[in-house]
Amino acid sequence: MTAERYNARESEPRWQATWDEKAIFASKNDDPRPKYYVLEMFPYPSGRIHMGHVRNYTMGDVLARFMRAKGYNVLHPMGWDAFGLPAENAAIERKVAPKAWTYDNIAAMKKQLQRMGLSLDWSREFATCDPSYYKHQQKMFLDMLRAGLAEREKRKLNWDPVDMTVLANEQVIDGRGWRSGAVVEQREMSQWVFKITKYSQELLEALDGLDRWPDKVRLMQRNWIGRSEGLLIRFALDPATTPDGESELKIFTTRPDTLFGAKFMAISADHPLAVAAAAKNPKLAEFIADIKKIGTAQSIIDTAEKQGFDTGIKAVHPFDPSWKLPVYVANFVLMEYGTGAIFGCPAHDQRDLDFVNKYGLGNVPVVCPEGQDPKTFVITDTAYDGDGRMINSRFLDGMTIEAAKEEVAKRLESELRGNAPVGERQVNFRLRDWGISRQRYWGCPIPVIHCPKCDVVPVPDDQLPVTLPEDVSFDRPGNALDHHPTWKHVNCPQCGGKAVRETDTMDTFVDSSWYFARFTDPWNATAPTTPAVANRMMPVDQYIGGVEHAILHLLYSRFFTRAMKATGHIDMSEPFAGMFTQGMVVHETYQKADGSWVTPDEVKIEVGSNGRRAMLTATGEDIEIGPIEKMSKSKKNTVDPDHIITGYGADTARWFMLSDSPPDRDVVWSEDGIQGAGRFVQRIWRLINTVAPHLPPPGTKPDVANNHPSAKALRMITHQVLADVSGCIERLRFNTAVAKIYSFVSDLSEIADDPLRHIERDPIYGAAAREAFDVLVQLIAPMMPHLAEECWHAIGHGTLVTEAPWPKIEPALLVSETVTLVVQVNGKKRGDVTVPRAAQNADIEAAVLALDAVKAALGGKPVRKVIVVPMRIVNVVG
Ligand code: ANZ
Ligand code: ZN
Repeated sequence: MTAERYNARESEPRWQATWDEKAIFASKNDDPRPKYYVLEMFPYPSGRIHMGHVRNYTMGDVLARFMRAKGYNVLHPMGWDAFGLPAENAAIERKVAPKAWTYDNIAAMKKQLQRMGLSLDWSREFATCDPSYYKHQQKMFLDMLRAGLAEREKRKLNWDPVDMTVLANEQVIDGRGWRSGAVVEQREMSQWVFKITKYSQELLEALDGLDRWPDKVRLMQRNWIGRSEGLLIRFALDPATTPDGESELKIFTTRPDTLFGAKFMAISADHPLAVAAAAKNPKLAEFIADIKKIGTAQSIIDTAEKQGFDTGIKAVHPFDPSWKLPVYVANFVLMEYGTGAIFGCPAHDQRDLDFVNKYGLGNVPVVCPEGQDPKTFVITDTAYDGDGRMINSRFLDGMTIEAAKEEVAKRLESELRGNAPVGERQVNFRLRDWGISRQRYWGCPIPVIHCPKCDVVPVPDDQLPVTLPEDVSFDRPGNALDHHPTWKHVNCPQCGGKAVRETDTMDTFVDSSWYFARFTDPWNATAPTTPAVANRMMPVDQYIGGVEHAILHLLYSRFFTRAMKATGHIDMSEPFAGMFTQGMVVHETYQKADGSWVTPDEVKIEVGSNGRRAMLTATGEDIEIGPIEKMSKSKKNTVDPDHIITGYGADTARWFMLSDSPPDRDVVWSEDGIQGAGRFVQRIWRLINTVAPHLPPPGTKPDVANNHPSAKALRMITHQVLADVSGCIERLRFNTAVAKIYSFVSDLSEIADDPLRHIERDPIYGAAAREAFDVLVQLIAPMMPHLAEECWHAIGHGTLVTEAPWPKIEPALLVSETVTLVVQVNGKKRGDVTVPRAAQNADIEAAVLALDAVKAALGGKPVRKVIVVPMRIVNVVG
C-alpha cells in the first residue's frame, strides 16, 4: 500500500470537530479524580495571535494532554485580558467603539486559537470586560475596602496641562506629554491603592516555598520587594540655620558604619524641610520646580545627572556636636523611600560620589579593602562598596563593617534626645502600595460614589455591577467616563443627595490578578468564586508565560490571592504552585539599502558558496540579512501563525515550536526549521501506513513470560523511550522529548523496512511491534494531536488517542539507570562507586574523591590525575 501524503488541512478541522462534539476537554468540578490545573497567561485581544502565543499555548497544551492521559481531571481554560488602552486608541483613531473593537478581536483570535487544536475547556471562557466578570471584581474591591486592604492615598501623578489629563509614566516622553507635547507637571491627587505593603514580609518569605518557580523570577521578586535592614537616625539641625518649626532631620541608612565618612545631607524636593526652606528662598523654589519636571519614573531618576541645591541649613553629626554637614535638596532622593532624606558618604556610594565630585565637597574613605594601605587608599571616581576594615572613624577603627554597624546602632539607640533615642533599628521595604486608579474609560469602574456630605460611599452590593456606558465619545482628551453627560451623576446611596460616581477605573493588572480563580467556577453569578470549588481546583499546578510578567503580574496575583483569603473568597495564599517562563520567538531581520525593513515573506534566500544571500522576490533587489531579534511589527520580522497553519498545518507549527530549543530559551523561527518539521510529519505518516497492514489487531498483548530476544529488545527500546518522554514532559523539557521521539522513529523505521513479514510470522515479535507503534502514536499525541488521531485510526483503533490512557511503563524493561564503576588508586582496586548512567566525568571524579577508601589510600597526597574509563573503571593517580 502506498500512503498518500498526510493532508493536515483536511484532517485537522475534522479531529477538532470530533473533540468538540464529545466535549472531551470540558472538565467537571465534581470529577472525583485528582485535579491538575494547567494555565497559560491569557492573551490581550489585540486582534491576531502571534508566534509567542503559539509557543506558549503549545507548551501548556502538551502538558494538559499528557496529564489528561495520565488520568488527571485536567483544568485547562482560556479567556481574555480585555481591558486596556489600545481599545481606546482604536476608538480615537478609527472611530470604533472600544467594546465592539474588543469583542471583534476576541472572535478573530478565538478562531485562530481553535485552529491550533488546543485542548482547552472553552465552556469556561470569559473576557475581563464582561460585566459578569467585573461585577465580582467590584464586589471584591468593596470587600477589600471594608477589610482595610483598599484605601485612598494622595499620590503624585503626571499631569498634562494642555490635554488636562493624567498620564501614565510611559506616556511621558522626555518630560513632555506624548500627545500634546506640553511640559508635564507633577500633581498630587487622591488615588485608590491596594495595601500590598501589609504583606511585604510575607510575600518575601513565601518565595522560599515556591520551589517550582524559576530562581531568577524569585530573585526578581525579592529585589522588587527590596527588604533592607538599617538605622533611622535623627540628626539635630543647627538652629541658627534652620527655618522656624524645624529642629531635626530623620534619615534612613543601611550603612551606619560609614557615618564618619559623611560629607553632606540630602533631602527630597518634596521633603517638608525643603518646602519650608523654599518658602523663604525663591531660587530654591525654582530649583525644586525644575527637578520635579523629570517625572516620577524610577529609571529616569536613576539615570538623570545628579543635581543639588545647598539650602544653607546645617545638620549636626550625631557623634560630634562641632561637626556640621550642609543640607542639600537633591534630585536623586525620593520622598517615597525611607524618610526622604539621607546622609551622603561619597567614598562608599556612587551616587553620593558623583554628587560631591560635581559640587567639590571631597570625600573621606572609611572602609579600607583587605590588602590596601589605609594611608594611601583614596577614592576618586569609583566608590568602594565592598568589604574591609574601618578607617578614619575614631572608635570604629579596625572593626569589620558588620561590627561597626552594630556599634553605631548600639550607641545611638541608647542615646536620648528629648525623650526619644537618636537611633532606631528599622526594616524598610522598596515595595509600595499598589496604586490602581487609572483615568481611563476602558477599565473596570471603581464602585464608589463621592458625596459632598458623606464623603466616599461604597456602591451597595445589590447595585453591582457599575457598568460602563456605551454611548461615549473620544473627541476630546481625558477620561471619556468623566466627560459623559449623565453617567457620573447619581444620588448618594446614603443621604439621597446629589453625588458623583468615581470616574477612575482600575489598573488592568487587577483584572489579571484573580482570573485564574474565576476559571474554577465562572458560572457563579452571585460570587467571585465558589470557595469549595476554588479550594479544590486551585492552586494552578503549572502556570506558563513570559518572563516580562515575572514581577508585577505574579506579585499582584500573589497579593490578590491573599486579599481574597482575607475576605473569604478562597482559602490559600499562593496561586501558582509551578511557574515556567518561556523564551521568545525570534527571527532574522531583513533590510533594504535605504534602511527600511522588509518581511520574511517578501524575501528569497539563496545559499551559495559564500553563504546565504537575500533578495527581494519581487524585484531581485539585494537585501541585507540583519541580526536575529524578537519578532516585532516595527522590524517586520514577524511570521503570521495563520499562514503557517494554512501552509503546513497546526501540528507542524506545534512540533517545530517544541523541537528547536529548550523551552526557556529563545527559539529562532526559520523556514528550514518549519519545513523540517513538515517532513517529519510526513515521515511518521508513511511509517505508520507501511506498518499498519502487518500489525496484529489492537489489544494484542505483548508476551511477558516468553524469553524472546528480538521482541524483548524492541520492548526495551519502547519502554525506555516511554519513560524518557514522560519524564521530559513532566519537567517541561519538550525539546529533549522531541529528540527522543526522533530517534525512536528511526529505530522503528528500521524494523518496518525489511522485517515486515517477521511481524506477521512471529506473533511474539508482532505483539511487541503492536505495542511499539501504539506507544509511538501516544507519544506524539500531546504534541501533534491531529496527526496522532489519524495514525491511531490507521493502525486500527476505533477509539480516540486523545482519550486513551497513557501507556504504563514496565520498569523491568528499562535499561538500568545507574552504572557501577570499579575504583582504583594508583592501579589498585579500592572499592566501587555507583553513579547515574548519564553522569559527567566531573561528577564521577567528585564522587570518587569523596570516598573514604580513596582518601585513606591517598594518605593526604595530592591527586595528580583521575582517569575515567566510561562504564568501567576510575583510576586515581596520586
Ligand atoms: C548612607 C550611606 C552610605 C548609604 C553608604 C549607602 C552607602 P537600600 O539598600 O535600597 O535600602 N537612601 C535612603 N533613603 C533614600 C531615598 N529616599 N532616596 C534615595 N536614597 C535613599 O538603600 C538604602 C540606602 O539608600 C541608604 O543608606 C541611603 O544611603 C540611601 F556608603 O546611607 B545610605
Ligand atoms: Zn451622601
